[in-house]
Amino acid sequence: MTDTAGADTAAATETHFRTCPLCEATCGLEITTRGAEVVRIRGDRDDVFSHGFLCPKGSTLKQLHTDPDRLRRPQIRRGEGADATWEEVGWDEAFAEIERRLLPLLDEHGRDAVALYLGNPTVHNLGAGIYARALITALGSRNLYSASTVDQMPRHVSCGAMYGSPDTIPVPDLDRTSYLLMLGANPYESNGSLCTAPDFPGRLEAIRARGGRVVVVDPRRTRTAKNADEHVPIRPGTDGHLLLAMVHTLFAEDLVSAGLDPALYSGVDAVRDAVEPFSPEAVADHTGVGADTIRRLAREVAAAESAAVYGRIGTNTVAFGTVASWATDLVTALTGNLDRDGGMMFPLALTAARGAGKGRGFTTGRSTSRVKGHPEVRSEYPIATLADEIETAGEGQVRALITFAGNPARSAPNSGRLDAALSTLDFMVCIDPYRNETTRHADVILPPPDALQKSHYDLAFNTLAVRNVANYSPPVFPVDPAEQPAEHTILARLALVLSGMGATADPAVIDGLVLDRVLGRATKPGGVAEGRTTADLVGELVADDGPEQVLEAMIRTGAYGDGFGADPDGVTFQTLIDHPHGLDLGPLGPRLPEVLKTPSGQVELAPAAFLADLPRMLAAMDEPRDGRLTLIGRRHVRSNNSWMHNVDVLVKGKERCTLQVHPDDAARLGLRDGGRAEVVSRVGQVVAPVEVTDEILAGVVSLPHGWGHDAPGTAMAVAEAHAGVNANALTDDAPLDPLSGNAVLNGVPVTVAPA
Ligand SMILES: Nc1nc2c(c(=O)[nH]1)N[C@H]1C(S)=C(S)[C@@H](COP(=O)(O)OP(=O)(O)OC[C@H]3O[C@@H](n4cnc5c(=O)[nH]c(N)nc54)[C@H](O)[C@@H]3O)O[C@H]1N2
Ligand SMILES: Nc1nc2c(c(=O)[nH]1)N[C@H]1C(S)=C(S)[C@@H](COP(=O)(O)OP(=O)(O)OC[C@H]3O[C@@H](n4cnc5c(=O)[nH]c(N)nc54)[C@H](O)[C@@H]3O)O[C@H]1N2
Ligand code: SF4
Ligand SMILES: [Mo]
Repeated sequence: MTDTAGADTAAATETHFRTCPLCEATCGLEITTRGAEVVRIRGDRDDVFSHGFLCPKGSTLKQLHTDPDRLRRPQIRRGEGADATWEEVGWDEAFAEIERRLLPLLDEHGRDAVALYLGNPTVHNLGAGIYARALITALGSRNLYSASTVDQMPRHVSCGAMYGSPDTIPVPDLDRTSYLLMLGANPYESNGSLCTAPDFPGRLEAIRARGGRVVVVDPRRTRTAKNADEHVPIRPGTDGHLLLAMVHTLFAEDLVSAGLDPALYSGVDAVRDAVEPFSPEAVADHTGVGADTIRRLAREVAAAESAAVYGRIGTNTVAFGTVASWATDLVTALTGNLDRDGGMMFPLALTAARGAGKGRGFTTGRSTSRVKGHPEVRSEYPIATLADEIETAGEGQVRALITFAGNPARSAPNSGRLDAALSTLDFMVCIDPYRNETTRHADVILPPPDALQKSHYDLAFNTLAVRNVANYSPPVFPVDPAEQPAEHTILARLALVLSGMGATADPAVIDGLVLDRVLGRATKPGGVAEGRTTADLVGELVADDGPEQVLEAMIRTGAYGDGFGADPDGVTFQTLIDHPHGLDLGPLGPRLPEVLKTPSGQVELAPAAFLADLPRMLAAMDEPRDGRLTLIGRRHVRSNNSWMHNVDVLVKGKERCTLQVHPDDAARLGLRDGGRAEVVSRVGQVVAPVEVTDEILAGVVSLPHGWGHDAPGTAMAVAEAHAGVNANALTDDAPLDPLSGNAVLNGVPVTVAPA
């Protein structure tokens, strides 16, 4: 290993530039090393996108690198429960063990008996971004799950229906907009999501500095809300109602843009009819937002020189997540702000191809989950139903699980149940750097290289960025592949085991298959390198490692690429190498209709499935309130979902896993600041420290997710000393957003009492 015990003072000091992979903001880091030691990490002032910005997590790549609890060698569990011990083994032995245990299960029970869960860091990972598909194909199981169904799946579904592809997602043109309506997002803590914008707070302040307006809709007066022009408190789970009432106002007051091209937008009249019952008066009580405010917001969006309507976790992880996500784009589109400078725009990433303006469209429900009959969405089932599939006997029962970069025992709803279900599996393999609440159930843990040991390119988040940029970072500390295989090699070897080619097969086989798929598209008739052979193109690649070669192929055949010589001025992989501070491809530009993949070639404003969900929204408005409190989540800038609590500099200081309670509720319930409260939901119970604050709406309580690090059998000493409680012991796995299968993590009924 290259980890340092003592500093090598004789070694030369070097400077490396690298994109931070920890969140979606993609900040550029300047990393100073001496030998195998990290001397300093700070923001790269020359980064074309982040200009030196950095949050407190960015510099902790150093602490993650040296963390003694981070696993460096494969681990095999011997024994069960409290008697389990962990044995460190070599890589060949680990893969042999997986082959020995997993293949008989596949043979006896079929492919669906093995499930796969992909966690959030998968999307921040070049090797996984490219090789996860190979693993999925080799596995051949319908039991695919990911963090998407506790996150942004509603956005994929709304965009899939409206624009024809679930990955065609418009982002707020932050740097040019004059009006931003932001719902259920707190970028002062999260640095943004589905909107890649390093220094998101600075970009918000710039909107106001240039005379624009920022309005934040949130049940809490967050830091983002405090720094906005206006904070609109809302009852959890009701953003869809608010937004449809805004749409209602646009029609009622004749504010729908006259410039909407009927050839491009379909369904305007159907939307007008559908929102008829959602007048501002009708939703005011349910949302807690006055009818006058709703009308004013609609008028402001319509009148603004340019406006963007952006919703995130608070609008997605709720009972009407898909409709709410659709409704954000309805307000944008109907006011003429879709695909316009300063509105909501479609990025064009370096790896993207230009579209044809039409396509096959997006469908869901091509299969249904075995136990609860949930429709497949993007070939996945809801993570909320994985416990059902593990617990319920019968053909197709899940008996084994592979996790990659995930901690569903803390991130999934009713995670107490899932946690228990994991311990009943016949076999579990986790690709993960820590023995945490999930991976403690594994039979084999395969540790990946850490961030400083691997290369980086943001395949996912460049497609969601508020500026078209690209940045490739080579590894800071390259590792010997025999000691520590690259993540794509781990995935390739696992794929070879699953496809029956054996634990000792050469992973280069998978490299070839993955690369051929991308190059095959380019050499086909109509492709950018039509008429040439893939072998010919492979011979021209500059990159020499698997994922980099695929990346190079994507870039050179993509919208800006050199087309393998067809456009000598086009971008190549070498261009990226020559731009260590990033390649700036400029501000977002209009992309309609080219970006569309709907069969009609139009923006579908009124997808039938969404209209069919509206009666459920109306029914929710009539549900009696039973006096229980409503639980929501929150994030803190020094935390990152469940997995960075082992970094001492991030967790020290004031306890952050507290239950926020409004003073009126505290008085009524007899809770005091600093005391403890028992919180009970349909599925679970926790005891948490109380923080009384008027920053939260009365009737609502908030607990951050990703805590609860006191489970036996984990090996994260710092996290254990700052355990906190698991919010997802309270969230319910039964109610889902039916259109996306997304979990309802915000708006959970709970009772609270002094403990
Ligand atoms: N520091 C830090 N950064 C992160 C992460 C992290 O854990 N820590 N996680 C990353 C990930 S995976 C993601 S997906 C992003 C998420 O990025 P954001 O969406 O910005 O995340 P949150 O901070 O959870 O903000 C959600 C807000 O919604 C509010 N809310 C809850 N319910 C409702 C509701 O019904 N309606 C409305 N309007 N608001 C509601 C909450 O009070 C909260 O302020 O952050 C990413 N960045
Ligand atoms: N109540 C509630 N629950 C939530 C949310 C909420 O707002 N409220 N937010 C949801 C959201 S948005 C998300 S994205 C999910 C996240 O859910 P998950 O993805 O399941 O959980 P994480 O906490 O991100 O755990 C990441 C795991 O990846 C490992 N890891 C870190 N880096 C790497 C790497 O480079 N390679 C590999 N192989 N492993 C790595 C870590 O050790 C950890 O085990 O949580 C969701 N859960
Ligand atoms: S904001 Fe995100 S990308 Fe930037 S330094 Fe912090 S964790 Fe890294
Ligand atoms: Mo997320």
